Amino acid sequence: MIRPIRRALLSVSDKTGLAAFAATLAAAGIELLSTGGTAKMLREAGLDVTDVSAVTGFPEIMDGRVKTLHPKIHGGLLARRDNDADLAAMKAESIDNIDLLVVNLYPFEATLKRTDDRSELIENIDIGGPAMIRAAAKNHDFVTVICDPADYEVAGSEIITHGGTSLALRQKLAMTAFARTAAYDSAIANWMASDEANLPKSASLAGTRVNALRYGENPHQQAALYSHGDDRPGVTNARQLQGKPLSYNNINDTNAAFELVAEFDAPTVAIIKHANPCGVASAGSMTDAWQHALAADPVSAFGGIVALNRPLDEALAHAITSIFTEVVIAPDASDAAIAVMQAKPNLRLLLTGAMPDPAVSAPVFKSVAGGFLVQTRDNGIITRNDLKIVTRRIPSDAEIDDMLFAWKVTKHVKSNAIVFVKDAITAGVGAGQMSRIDSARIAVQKAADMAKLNGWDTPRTTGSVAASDAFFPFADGLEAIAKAGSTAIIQPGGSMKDDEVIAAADEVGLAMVFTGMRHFNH
Ligand code: 93A
Repeated sequence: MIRPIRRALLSVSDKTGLAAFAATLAAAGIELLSTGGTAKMLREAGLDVTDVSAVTGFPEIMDGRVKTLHPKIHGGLLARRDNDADLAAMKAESIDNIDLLVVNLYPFEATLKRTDDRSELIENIDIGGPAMIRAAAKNHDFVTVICDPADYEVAGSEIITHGGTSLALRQKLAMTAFARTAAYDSAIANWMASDEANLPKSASLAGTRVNALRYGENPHQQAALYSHGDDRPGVTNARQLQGKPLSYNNINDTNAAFELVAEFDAPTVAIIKHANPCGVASAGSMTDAWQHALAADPVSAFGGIVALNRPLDEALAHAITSIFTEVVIAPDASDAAIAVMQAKPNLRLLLTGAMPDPAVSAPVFKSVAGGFLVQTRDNGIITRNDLKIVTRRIPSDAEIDDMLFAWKVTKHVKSNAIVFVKDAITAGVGAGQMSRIDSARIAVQKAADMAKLNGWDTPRTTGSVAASDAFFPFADGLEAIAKAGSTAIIQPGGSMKDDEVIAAADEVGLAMVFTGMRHFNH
């Protein structure tokens, strides 16, 4: 049903497109009410505006902290136009209807991108704006609410054509409004969580929908990608240059791949399947790194996701397009590389503009029945100085380099994780098993399979190092690794049986270091 609009309140921080929209409203005979800065701007545009303070009979006080928080405003937004008691209250208190609310909020998210100044951020927490948006959205049977300048056009055209808005449009705008206030509060809560190094009492998963996805993890599930306003370089904020839309699984895998390569300083390539790496390699050139990562497990790499921590160049673009790949994500790409990729129009190319900082702190969510878990990101980084050598044999520098490489990869492998590495190339990855010994066996088996496939005399586990994402509860996992030919092991330590595990390492002449940090990843 069309509801006529006679009186509108406009109070915006982002003034984009407002003067033109307000002129449309004025031309339709609608009275305009407005707050300080917005009223000034509208008057400068030659429009007639009534100050909110003239309506409330109360000045804007406390640097504008209190300007629209008044019954004459909220009564005008919340009154049910078909409710006798509401109408009587309006008459008694001289409250007039507000039929259209145009509000966008103090730019909290943009301020957070610019500064970490606490008092500036606090001042950018809008109170009156969300209160009005929620009031108008609640009362959308009668009131139209616009909080996104992108909606001026559709509302303007209904107003010009019908002198008011349809229920369908008011409903849609109300939904946008509640999504906006939820995302806004969630950005504030998340800031407070990271600012104070603890988690808020109440957290919300709210975000803005980036796009609907064809389906979820399986075709019978619905899905969409949401942004919660964090501009961290990565899959949510990437620019897609070509290829069909990403699927739910593509996004999940691409995220895992890019977060992994972000851990490395040297040129590094990761190839991912089902959110686990099948090959990761660092090398002097990106093409070499890709070739090594591919050779680590070419069978699994088929149809994989490739992540780079350097811009995509022409040589690598030629190499990647020679095999079936679903997605390539990189910080950037040369024009020549982009041209090469166009030969494979189905292959998605995502550019992020930069690499994310692996040390950044942010909340991470996971659903459980009836709720969700929140934790801070696993941003723990282990360096050479953190390693505690626990065996008689001291690892060589080359072994330490490979152990730190393996440790970074292990952090991104589903637990239980065992990763073999030789010369900055994964030699075998065992992921997601319920017992650590099984992960070790699978990693050894993968390395043996690859030796057979590539015609090598020995598997690359010979002379490798190995990493375990959590401690060895028994010596059996370590013994399986030693038997496969590893010479050094990196693991957190902390098991009741550490002494037994260390003794087993000494027995076979392995070097072992403890990190003191675990990287479970489920
Ligand atoms: O400081 S507030 O939380 N208190 C209020 O009463 C209030 N009313 C509107 N912020 C308030 N607003 C916000 O002011 C609006 O959401 C809008 O973002 C901004 C517009 O202010 P101005 O018209 O002075 O530029």
